[in-house]
Amino acid sequence: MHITLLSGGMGGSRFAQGVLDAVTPADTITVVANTADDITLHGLRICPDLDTVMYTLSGGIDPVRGWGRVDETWNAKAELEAYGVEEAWFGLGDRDLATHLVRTSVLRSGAPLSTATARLCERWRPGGTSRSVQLLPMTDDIVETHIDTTIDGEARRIHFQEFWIRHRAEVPVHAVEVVGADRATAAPGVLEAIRDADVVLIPPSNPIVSVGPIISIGDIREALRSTEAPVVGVSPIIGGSAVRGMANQLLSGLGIDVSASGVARFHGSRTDDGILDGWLIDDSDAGEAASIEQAGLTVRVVPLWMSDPSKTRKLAADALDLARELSQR
Ligand code: FO1
Repeated sequence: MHITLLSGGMGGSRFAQGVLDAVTPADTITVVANTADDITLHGLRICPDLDTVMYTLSGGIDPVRGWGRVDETWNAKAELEAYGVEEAWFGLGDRDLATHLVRTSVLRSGAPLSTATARLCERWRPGGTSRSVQLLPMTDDIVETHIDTTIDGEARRIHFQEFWIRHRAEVPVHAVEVVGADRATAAPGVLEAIRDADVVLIPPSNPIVSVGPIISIGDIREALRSTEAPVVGVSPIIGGSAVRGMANQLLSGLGIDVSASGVARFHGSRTDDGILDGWLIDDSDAGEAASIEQAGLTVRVVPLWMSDPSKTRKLAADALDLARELSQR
């Protein structure tokens, strides 16, 4: 079976690990990662979601933070602060820094982000040596999520990372724009991974800043709407609230209902002009199942908390079961 996941950072990576644990070595997995979180700082191109997937699927991730490297040190960051460098708000770990240096040197040589990503994966081998996971950026074009907000009474447009890290998502969200998405095209291998998949999975990633940018790229959205594979998503909202991160602020800022059904409608059914066939919701949101079914989606009510690897593997298996059922219809 070939499984393709469209993933953001932490939630998507953890879910992808669950899929890896739930399938056989004969199955192949492609993770298409969001690159709209990417940012250029200190002259380096930094790709948080690509790196979080890569580190998570290869044991390099810091399991507590959910991003960056395990056994990390922060000497470079402290030195930047000592120099009064403004961008020191962005946490650059010493080990993580090497990833951005290698990626940036590949990009500076004129090669695209997909080549730089392959170069980094030669070392990390996400999925391990037995089960190769193909990690692809959603696009090789520059796409960035910017947030319209108000800071100290002044209207501002800031990068998503500044919104999330420097302002801890505590400033208002007036609008979110994925700059460049209208001109961007899928990176090599992405459309094939969606068209030729047996299953396409949308992990419990942030619908606005993680999944949203991926499906805002025209040819990717088209491939999702036309693939023979069932498209099954997992609600990132449990019990009416996001599990972690800033989905609550972003969804409510955009007037989208912070609920399993609100996100299901945001993505939409493929019987309409959306991208989903199936949607997994948590037991605590079971009351919303009927209304989500009315929106044209097949719903499964299962435990969504990925509180340990065995629960995550079970969730992945539940998603694959629904996909299998849908493909037999
Ligand atoms: N998140 C934080 O909350 N604070 C940071 O300083 C920070 C630095 C950072 C560096 C590299 C990286 O790959 C991720 C980093 N993140 C940090 C997480 C990042 O903001 C999020 O993983 C995504 O952008 C949202 O999914």
